[in-house]
Amino acid sequence: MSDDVLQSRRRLLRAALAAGGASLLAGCDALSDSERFVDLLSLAEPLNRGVQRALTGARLAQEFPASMIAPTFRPNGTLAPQTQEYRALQADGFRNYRLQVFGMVERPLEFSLDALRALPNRTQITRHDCVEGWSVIGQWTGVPLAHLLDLARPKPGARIVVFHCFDDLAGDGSRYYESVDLADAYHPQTIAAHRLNGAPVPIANGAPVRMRIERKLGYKQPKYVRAIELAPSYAAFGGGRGGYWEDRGYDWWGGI
Ligand SMILES: Nc1nc2c(c(=O)[nH]1)N[C@H]1C(S)=C(S)[C@@H](COP(=O)(O)O)O[C@H]1N2
Ligand SMILES: [Mo]
Repeated sequence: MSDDVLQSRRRLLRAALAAGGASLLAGCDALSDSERFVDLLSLAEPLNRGVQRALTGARLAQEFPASMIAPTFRPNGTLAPQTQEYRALQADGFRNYRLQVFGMVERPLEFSLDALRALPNRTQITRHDCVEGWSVIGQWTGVPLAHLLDLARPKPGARIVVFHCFDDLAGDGSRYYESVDLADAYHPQTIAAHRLNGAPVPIANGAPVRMRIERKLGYKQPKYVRAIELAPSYAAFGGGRGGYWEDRGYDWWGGI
């Protein structure tokens, strides 16, 4: 069974378990490795899919009043990318920055910051949760990824959206990357954010554009986004597990 299928089953299972209580969650990964259990899941899949959609399909992450915005949005991971391509863009005030949308799309596109500002934008005050055990509330403004995808028109067979970043967190010449499925890509709170707390996104928080994918943990909020690629799976990227931290053992789903 492919990783993708396994991942989507795990996800369905988590949603179903969320309905019945979270106490079984810890055993989830071990359970899904059992073939008998997988068979059982296949039988229940149409039902689980319905349960999952009902529970999480339209669920919005909580949004907060302006009074709860933290004075500074604590940064983490890369704080100032040192790659040549980023430094060149930064030196120019990101005037030459273009956000690319490519891969399995009918119409590959690129957007300058002005072009992004001119598109429909969404502003949301949300809480960022890092697995290190801290949270911070901030106000983000950006273009819904759904809108960018509608313009680019994903081809049939595209199932994963990969975010390519400018920074080399590992220090080995690779680049930070992340990926989500189409349901999270089209979620109304998933935005390509270019403003934080009423100002352009600071360098430390991912300038000029970082994703906000509000039902996900911190490591699934890629900063310094260079390009958005539609693909059939995440297997061909990085270490093949769907993201920088996933390649180092973190869960691909990373939901909150
Ligand atoms: N490109 C890139 N994106 C990244 C990271 C990173 O190092 N590089 N760190 C991740 C982690 S672990 C967290 S908690 C958040 C931190 O976002 P912040 O710096 O705006 O707080 O970014 C995530 N996205
Ligand atoms: Mo994090």
